Amino acid sequence: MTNLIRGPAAAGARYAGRWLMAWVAAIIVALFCVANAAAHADIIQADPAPGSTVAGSPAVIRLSFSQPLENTSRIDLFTGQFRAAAGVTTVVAGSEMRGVLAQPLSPATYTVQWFAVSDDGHTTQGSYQFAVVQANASITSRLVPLLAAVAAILSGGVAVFVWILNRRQRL
Ligand SMILES: [Cu+2]
Repeated sequence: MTNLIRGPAAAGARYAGRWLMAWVAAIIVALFCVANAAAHADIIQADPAPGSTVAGSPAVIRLSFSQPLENTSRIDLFTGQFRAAAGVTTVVAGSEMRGVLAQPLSPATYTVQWFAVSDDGHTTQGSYQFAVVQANASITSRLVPLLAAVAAILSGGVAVFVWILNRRQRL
């Protein structure tokens, strides 16, 4: 009789015990994940910078992270309509990865997509855009004010010269 009562009661206690253990295990796993989240590789610097416009093609895309990266990390580069830009090789060195360009990028808007694998095997990813404009355009825009300044100085000099000549003739 006592056995009949004790049997299910003991089973109930064991069941509750298992639930408690599962609950404690879930909390431990959750805490571990939170602690591990800090170990994920976050991007801290990018060159070309997100949203920037560069005159002429960069030779390399350089991304710096908060953690050392695994060799499986990579950079993908896309032009308009998600077309992959050809000739991009990812080089991983410490907490930095570089997308080395085999050929210069023609003027366009580009999307950098990165996948960073940190030493705990977790992946972070993101993307950003930058634009490439003709390198000549910036040289011309720098030359125009310079030529204008030279022209202003020359015409000023001529004006002074003419004024001196006029004075001499009057004397
Ligand atoms: Cu992680």
